[in-house]
Parts: sequence; C-alpha cells; structure tokens
Amino acid sequence: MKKALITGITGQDGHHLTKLLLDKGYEVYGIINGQRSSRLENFSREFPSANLLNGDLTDFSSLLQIVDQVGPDEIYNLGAISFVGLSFKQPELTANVTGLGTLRMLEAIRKSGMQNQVRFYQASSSEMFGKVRETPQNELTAFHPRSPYGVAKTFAHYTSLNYREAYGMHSSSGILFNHEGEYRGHEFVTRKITSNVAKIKLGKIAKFSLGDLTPKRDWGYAGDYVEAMWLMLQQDKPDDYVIATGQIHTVREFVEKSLEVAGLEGGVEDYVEFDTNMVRPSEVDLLIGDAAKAKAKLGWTPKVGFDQLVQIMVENDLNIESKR
Ligand code: F7E
Repeated sequence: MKKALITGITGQDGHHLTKLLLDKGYEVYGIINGQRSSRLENFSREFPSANLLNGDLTDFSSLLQIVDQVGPDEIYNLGAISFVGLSFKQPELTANVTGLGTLRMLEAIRKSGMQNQVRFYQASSSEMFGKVRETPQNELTAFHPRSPYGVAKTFAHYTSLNYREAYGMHSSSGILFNHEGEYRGHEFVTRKITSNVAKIKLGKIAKFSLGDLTPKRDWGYAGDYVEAMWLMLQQDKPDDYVIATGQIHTVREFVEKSLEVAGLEGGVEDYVEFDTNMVRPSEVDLLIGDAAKAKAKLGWTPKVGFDQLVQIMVENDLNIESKR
C-alpha cells in the first residue's frame, strides 16, 4: 500500500486529494499544527482513516521527524498562507510558511536520506505570473508576482526545481490557476459570493460587499485539479505543468452567474456594495492558463466548466444556509 503525506491536509485541496488518494487505496498522512478548528473537526469526521500528525512548515525538526516516521512514497506540499489579501498584511509570515516552508520540507526529505524514494509535489500558483508578460500563460511564461504570496510561491517554485536539478529529486510543480468548490474558504471571492447570494436568496441579508469587480480569472473546479497533482507524481520524470481551464471570467460575471443560479432578479448593484478595504495594494488583473502540456503529457483536461462550478457552489451554499 502506497503512503502519501500531505501538508495543508485540512484545506480545500487537501480535502479533495485525501478523498482521491483514499479511493485509490493509499495510506494517507497529514500534517496539522495542533490547533483545534471546525475545519479540522469536519475533516476528521469525514476521513477517520487519515492519520493526522502534529507538525508545522515553520518547524524543520517536526518535518524531519514526520518524514522519518512515515516513510512516504509521495509528499504533496499544499500547506501555505494561501490568501493573497492576508499576505499583504503578514508578508513575513507568508514568506516563512509559503516560501521557506517548501525549502524545509525538501531539506527534511534530503536529510532523512529519502531523496531517491520520495516523489514530491509542490503547489505552485498562477499568482507567480502576476503582471502577466503574455496571454495565455504557460510553463515558459516569465514570472512577475504582484503580492508577498506570489513572491513566496515563486521562491518555492524555483526551490522545487533546484532540488530536482541539484539532487535528482522527483520534484514536480503544478502551476495551478484559481480552483474553487464546496470546500473553498469563505475569505476567497468565489465562496464569499456564493455564500452571500445563498443568504440573500433565503432572506437572511439584503446586500454584501466586495472589492474590485473587474479582475479576470481562470476558475476551475478543485476536484479536477487534485487529479492533475496525482498524475504528475505518477510520471517517470518530474516536470512543471500549468493546470487551468483556458476560460476567463470577471469577478462581476461570477456574481451575475451566481444570482442567476439562485434565481435572483436584478443586477449586481442591487445586491453588492463596494468595500474599499478589499482593494489590494497591487492587483493581478488577468490570469488565463494554457494547459496544453498537461493535456499532452498527463492526459489531463478539466471536466467541470464555469457554469457548472458556479452551480455546484451556489447549490452547496443554499443547502448549508437553509440548515442554519
Ligand atoms: O481573489 C478580487 C480580488 O482572493 C480573486 C488563491 O487560491 O488563486 C487565489 O488567489 C479576485 C482578486 O483569489 C473581493 O482582488 C474582489 O482579483 O478569490 P481571491 P486570488 O487572489 O486570485 C491563486 C491561484 C492562488 O494561488 C491563491 O492561493 O477577486 N476581489 N472583491 C475579491 N477577493 C476577495 N478575496 N474578497 C473580495 O471581497
């Protein structure tokens, strides 16, 4: 039975990946930082067979000890300060967890003498493209990050590449564009929209607030994207892959579609107020990915499109909100 170790296991992607790996017969281990949270409780309830170990990406000795103890075949490094807005407020913490955390995990693999056995997945991000140099973005597009988060992910991406080249490690990075779904945190714009639209539909609130409605994103479904992570680690050779839908929509269009799915009449301005606090010091205006390499080499294509994604999220939130 293969063993997989996941950092960030209780997050959105950790949730989908744990399900995928358990279904495939893996023994799943995850690192948690010892703090109780509703996310952790929900996760433990849903996946009682997943083994949760205390450790932290800011604590090298805990990572070394866990890698030694578990002896994993595959490590998925999903743990990060992943909210771009927060990274502007806590840039040092973001650099430490999201950037240096990756270095610590790779060093833990090397120091445990397992660099030839372990396959490593790094959760790289389209935020590395930031102020985009070309459209659509692919694996060869130059990076120009626009946030402390994007900068930290760029450091982590190149560190993963360096460990591949310097030590021959099977270390692959998925440059994932925005991916959403029913386990998305409420701080991200898609979930913020769908949960508030559900509350409006149920008469709990009349309006909610958002920042800039003009940014364009390539939104996919997280359940599809974790399959790409797994596929990367099944290849003979490590490599980097863009994972995206190739479809682009504005934040405004996400609101419009959500209102339509909920059956709410009227326009965006009838329900949304502008919140200046949500405007970022530097914004990423447009992201759209070209996942041709992933299609050709991994046989990966997204199954869920934009309309279905919004439908999944709105219906999920209507269900949750109707029980509260
Ligand atoms: O923002 C705008 C905001 O926070 C999307 C993370 O998973 O994907 C995600 O990063 C857009 C931005 O995601 C609000 O300014 C407007 O332009 O949902 P988001 P993100 O920053 O694109 C990448 C690939 C990652 O790797 C990240 O970890 O929406 N926006 N009004 C707002 N955003 C938020 N959060 N809240 C608002 O009220």
